[in-house]
Amino acid sequence: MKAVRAMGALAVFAGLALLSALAQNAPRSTSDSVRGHFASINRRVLDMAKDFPADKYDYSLKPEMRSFGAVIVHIASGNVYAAKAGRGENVNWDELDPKNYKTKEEVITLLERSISDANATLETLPDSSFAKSVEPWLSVTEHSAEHYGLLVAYYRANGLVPPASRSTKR
Ligand code: NI
Repeated sequence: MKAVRAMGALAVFAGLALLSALAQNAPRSTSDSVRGHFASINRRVLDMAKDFPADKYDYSLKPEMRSFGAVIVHIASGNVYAAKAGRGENVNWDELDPKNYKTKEEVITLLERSISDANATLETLPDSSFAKSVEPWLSVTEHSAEHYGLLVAYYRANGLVPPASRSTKR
């Protein structure tokens, strides 16, 4: 009887171990992926916006390219679009004019506001809505990530290490 009970306990234990292994291998839900990647790219861009030297906000790799500050404003334009389009509004992408955000502080304030507005919209959406559509979140995340890569080059061109690459160097 004791042996049977022990085997029963073992079977339960093995079952739990299997369940936890399955849970680890289970793909993230669509909702978790969309929310997670959107939050992650905005966090990394905001880290850069706060970290990049104010006197280099006008820097660009080539004269015809956007300055560092203008790239951040461009990314913020995407969040503004997402905040509206995510509510189901039929909106166009309204590009914010970087001339209206002259200082590092103004650019950071704009980016923070755009992120919180987009997050406020995202929070109103039930997880099930992402089974119907991952837009505008996927497009805006992809767009921000594309420009994030450019900002990495702006860092390196200035002899600076991007924030996301620092922790591995300790
Ligand atoms: Ni763009």
